[in-house]
Amino acid sequence: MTDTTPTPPTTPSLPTVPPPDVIRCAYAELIVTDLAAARAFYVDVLGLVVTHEDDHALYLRAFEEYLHHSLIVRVGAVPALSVLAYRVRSEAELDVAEAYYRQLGVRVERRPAGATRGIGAAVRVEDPLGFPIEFFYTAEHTERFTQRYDMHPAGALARLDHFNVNTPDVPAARRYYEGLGFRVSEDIVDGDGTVYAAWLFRKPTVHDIALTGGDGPRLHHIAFAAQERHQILHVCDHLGALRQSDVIERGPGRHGVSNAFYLYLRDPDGHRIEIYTHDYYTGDPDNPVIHWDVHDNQRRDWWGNPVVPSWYTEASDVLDLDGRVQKVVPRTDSNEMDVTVGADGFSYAREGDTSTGFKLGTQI
Ligand code: XXG
Ligand code: FE2
Repeated sequence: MTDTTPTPPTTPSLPTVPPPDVIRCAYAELIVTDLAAARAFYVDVLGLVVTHEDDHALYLRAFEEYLHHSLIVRVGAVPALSVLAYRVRSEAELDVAEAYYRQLGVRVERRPAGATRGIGAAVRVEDPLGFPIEFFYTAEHTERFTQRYDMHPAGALARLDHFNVNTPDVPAARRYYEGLGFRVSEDIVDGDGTVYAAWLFRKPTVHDIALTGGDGPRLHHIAFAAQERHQILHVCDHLGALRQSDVIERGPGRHGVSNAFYLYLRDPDGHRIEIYTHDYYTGDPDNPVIHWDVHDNQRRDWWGNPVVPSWYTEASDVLDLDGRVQKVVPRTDSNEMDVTVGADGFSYAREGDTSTGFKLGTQI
């Protein structure tokens, strides 16, 4: 008898070897075209601590951080993301990472200690989503300024919190990150099964990485955590006093997803930086996943404020491991901005409204 069972669509298979044990998102490197302008933004306005600087780059950290840097800002020809780095649990995990990505069939490079100032041996890959990703354990320690209140500006940033990237196929990207041992905390979906965004974590907070449906690979933003909401408000006041309020792209506000208080800024090259505080603990094994309906106008801003179009459409290019700008693949699923232009402006989902087929903020 002929077997007429349809063949299921093939999804790229995950490696059979274990993934590296990732602790958390740890640092990013951004290429900027004007280092002095970048310094004025990252150091003078945001108050990040300079661990090292030279004519080519700034190595920056926030007030609670003791590793050499959580952000490198390097001068280059075009604004872009050059690496997103994750810290792994031990030096031995580098071999695990190398074996994992070799099985995935992507480009993999070993980097000797010091190839990046302050960072030990590392493995860099072009991940299946097209992003330049580094794994490292060893890093130079610096003084942790947690209680150096004499040095804290009113808008002091505490630590790097998360990365957010644009990728066209969110379910595929989610499968890849789940294979790497990340767990989903929240997502935005619709009744037809389209996934618009997903938030995944290794450290026990809402995320280390957010996957935002869009043309990609592109960097949507890097987020730093502040300790207090008033520190976010102070950054707004500071920018106003400098007559630079145009640097504020979105917020301040409270997110629906994550419940965090937020503010999005654009640096002089257009890279987006979020300041973020007060999300919640996700470390238990049965942490419930929260699903948001894309038509819920409180999903991205709990107070219902509309999301500005630039937040949906603009993002930073990313480089490959040779420093060339990666080609961007368009999203083919519907875009959140297009389905929610009405929702952000007009529709309003109230408790008990089942018109979209979802209970608001459904937890499973
Ligand atoms: O960190 C985040 C974000 O990904 O930047 C955006 C948490 C929540 C949101 S959202 O705009 O969906 O509320
Ligand atoms: Fe974010």
